[in-house]
Amino acid sequence: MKKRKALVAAVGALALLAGACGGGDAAGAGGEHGDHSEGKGDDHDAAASQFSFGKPADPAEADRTITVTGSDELRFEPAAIEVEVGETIAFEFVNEGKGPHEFVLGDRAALDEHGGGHGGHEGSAPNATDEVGAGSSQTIAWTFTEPGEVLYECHVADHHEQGMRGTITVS
Ligand SMILES: [Cu+2]
Repeated sequence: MKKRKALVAAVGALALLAGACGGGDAAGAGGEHGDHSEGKGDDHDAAASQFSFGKPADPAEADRTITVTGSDELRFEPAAIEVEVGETIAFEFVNEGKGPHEFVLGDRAALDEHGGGHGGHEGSAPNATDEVGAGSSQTIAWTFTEPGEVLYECHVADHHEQGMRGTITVS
């Protein structure tokens, strides 16, 4: 434990140095003293908050599992999901079709970035399954941190434009 804390402090100090060398932004200059930042987990939070619509999670730590099926009719079932702020949901995506489908979570900007409907598909993004083949399934987990709407879509070919999309209401 002590070793780990020392490491965190060292990394924090390095980050502080790097920030100073880079000209120092507001966060770096705003009273972040290396001696005192230990244990606050700032670095971790910064890494986890790269998504504005929540953060990736471990399916094993999910509060509940929601099964979402995808079909060749280019629909998700269900197409509307309600969750609470702070909940971690494991989404078990089951492809009941004969063709490939996928399940991508995000706000509008993230979804547009993910594929744009032209089959561009990242594979390793934490907010998306891989392309899931017929009869197969894949589970991803997500923690919802802000109230609002999060969308899910299939970006195989132009499936989302044909209606393969759903809405998660976070409240
Ligand atoms: Cu699809």
